[in-house]
Amino acid sequence: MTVALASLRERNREMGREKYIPLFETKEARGRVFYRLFSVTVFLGICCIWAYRISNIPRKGEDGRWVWIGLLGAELWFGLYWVITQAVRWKPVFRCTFKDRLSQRYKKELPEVDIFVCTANFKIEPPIMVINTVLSVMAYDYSPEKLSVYLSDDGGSEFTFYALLEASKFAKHWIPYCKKFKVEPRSPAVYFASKSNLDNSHHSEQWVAIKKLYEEMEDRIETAITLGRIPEEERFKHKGFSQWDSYSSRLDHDTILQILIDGKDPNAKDIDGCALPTLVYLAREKRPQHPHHFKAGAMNALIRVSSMISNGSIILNLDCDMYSNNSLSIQDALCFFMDEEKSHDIAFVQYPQHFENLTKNDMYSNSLRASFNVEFHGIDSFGGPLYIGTGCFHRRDALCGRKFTKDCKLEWKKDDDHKRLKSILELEEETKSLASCTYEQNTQWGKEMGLRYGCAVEDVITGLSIQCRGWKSVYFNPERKAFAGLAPTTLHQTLVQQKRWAEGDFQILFCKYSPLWHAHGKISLGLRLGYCLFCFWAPTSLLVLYYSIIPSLYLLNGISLFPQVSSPWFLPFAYVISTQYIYNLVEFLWCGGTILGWWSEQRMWLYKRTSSYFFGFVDTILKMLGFTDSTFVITAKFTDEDISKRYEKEIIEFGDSSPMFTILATLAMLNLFCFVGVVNKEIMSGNIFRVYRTMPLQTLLCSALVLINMPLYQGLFLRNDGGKLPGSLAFKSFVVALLACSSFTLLY
Ligand SMILES: *[C@@H]1O[C@H](CO)[C@@H](O)[C@H](O)[C@H]1NC(C)=O
Ligand SMILES: CC(=O)N[C@H]1CO[C@H](CO)[C@@H](O)[C@@H]1O
Repeated sequence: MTVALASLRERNREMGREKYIPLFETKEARGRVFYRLFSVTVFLGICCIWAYRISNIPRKGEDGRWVWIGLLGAELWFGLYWVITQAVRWKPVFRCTFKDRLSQRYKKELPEVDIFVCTANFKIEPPIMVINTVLSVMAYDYSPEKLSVYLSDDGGSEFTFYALLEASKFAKHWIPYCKKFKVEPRSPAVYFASKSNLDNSHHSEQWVAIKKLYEEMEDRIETAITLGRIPEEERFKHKGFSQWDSYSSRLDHDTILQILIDGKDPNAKDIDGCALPTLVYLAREKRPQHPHHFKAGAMNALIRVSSMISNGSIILNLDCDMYSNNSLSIQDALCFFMDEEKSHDIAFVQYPQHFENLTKNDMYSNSLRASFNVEFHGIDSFGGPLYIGTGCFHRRDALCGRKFTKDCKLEWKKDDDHKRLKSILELEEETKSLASCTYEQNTQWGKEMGLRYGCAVEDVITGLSIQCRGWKSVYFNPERKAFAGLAPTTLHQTLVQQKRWAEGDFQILFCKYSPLWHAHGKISLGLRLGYCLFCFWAPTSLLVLYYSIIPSLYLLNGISLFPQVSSPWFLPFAYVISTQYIYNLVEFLWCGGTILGWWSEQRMWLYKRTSSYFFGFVDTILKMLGFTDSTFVITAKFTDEDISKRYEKEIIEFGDSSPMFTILATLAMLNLFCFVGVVNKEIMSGNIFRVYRTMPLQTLLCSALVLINMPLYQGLFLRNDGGKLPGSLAFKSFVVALLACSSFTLLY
């Protein structure tokens, strides 16, 4: 027996070379049956609510018929939207990779990887932050010969170029240092900021030396920016600066292209004599008369330019504020692209966005916990997550428009004797034309090739179009975060960013790949619902607005729109509302949130829907009717000291006088008036608790709205710092809300 077993094992080992061993694994979440049962009971509750609304519609001519129908519409929509949220929770999957198998199997024969970093404005995105991102990816634990880093600077700024030039010199010290001491993370700023690194004193000398180098570089860059000019000797030494001679403005200049480090050049070595990754600066041509298509245009120029220089078969796309926090992420991603049996249809690997400067309770709810820790895992099981524009590895051919067919194996081996015949200068000159304004005329770029144009979320629509061509994607959310970025630090920034997302996702509903109509038969039903989760943000705003105004006004006038406590219809409402909030809280805590954080999330849920999504909705409609043009607002990540202090203390930053705040303040005031009015009436009648029995849900809703708006009332009336709401806005919202309440009362 044992002999037989041993020989069997022996045989297996011999065959081992041919035997298939996976490079990644996909596991389904546990406890699904339990969750599904729970979900079904909630659905029954929702059906009861619908039944209540339908069976109790006031007859024609009776008071409140239209209001009732409006509530029915809102509840139908919320119910159906809830079904979508269940679809993405139905079958979450989790991925894990086997990097050691990858390196065993492929040794050094791994594909070339091109990394694209995009920046757009050196005032909003400081060059020092940009080069920290660049340095963190240049220092990946990956053969430098196979790594190329491209910076696209849509600001066309000399200062960004200068910073990158400095970074290319610093890299010669930084990369060997990282590799020698296994530094993590490899963004120098973050590394030096975490003091604990000094403790392991065995290399404290080198630590001090490299820190000094970094600080000197930082100093030179900041001085140049403060003075508003590049040091003369640098300008003289490096021919790259001459490309700014014909530069007239950010939106009007020639292509500026500079290969700062040529990885193929045998002289490009770090201080230890090892090869360096290629480093390229690109500012594509801009002319006022040619649309530049924002980030999508920049990415497409990078795709073409890189195809001439390195042509890596894998592309990593990063925002300039997102450094690499794990030097082995490329290997993780390659496990998904290079598995012999399961990889052929995988077009991109999306990592979650993770933010390093969140406060403990994340008061603007920027971490998007539920999306990244639950919903994306669910969407992954239906064919893959959305492409969210950063932290994403792509197959170059899929990104360039290739349709999926059975023989789409990743081709990456190139002829070794493919030597570059041209000189670097010739190569630069030849490549420049690929980044010109006119290159894309009469081509498929922006339509079938590269990133799509004309949508506020170019990334999501591009991902969808790739999936519609038969490809799948993978969501990889490792324990140790692969990338870390910066989240907005004021309420206004968050709302503006959310508006762009809501608007773009809503546009997708009407495009050629609409998940509602056109994607039918191309991607699975589950994935279509997954997209709808985001595409429906904007229209949902109308119903949330309705729900946060009408019931309160009716409460003020003593008209009941929901069942009383004594009615059996009260039960389904109570069940659905309580279980949903409890479940939501549990999920939030499970994703690592705090209770206060959850409360903030409820507030942001309301604020996003009543301002960002509403404006996104209105703007999309206006655009479809041809009234406005699209604009792309970059959200600033750097703010002044006062604001940072308040951010750290978790005091909500209003400050601006934005139309979004006007809506929020008016809604808050309106609910406050209704609440005060009702309490007042009940006190006069001598029975405060009556209203809780006759109109429990309306009272609950109105008081919840008042409670959640507490910080806003403070911002309106009690605060004195720079982050309060302006007095004029307080006045305006006060008057509008008062008018609304009193005219409504008069009507009845
Ligand atoms: C970066 O990775 C380290 C582990 O090396 C982890 O402790 C840290 O929290 C990560 N940073 C962020 C911002 O996620
Ligand atoms: C760039 C930036 O705004 N960084 C801030 C992130 O948040 C922390 C506080 O949590 C600040 O100290 C950083 O300055």
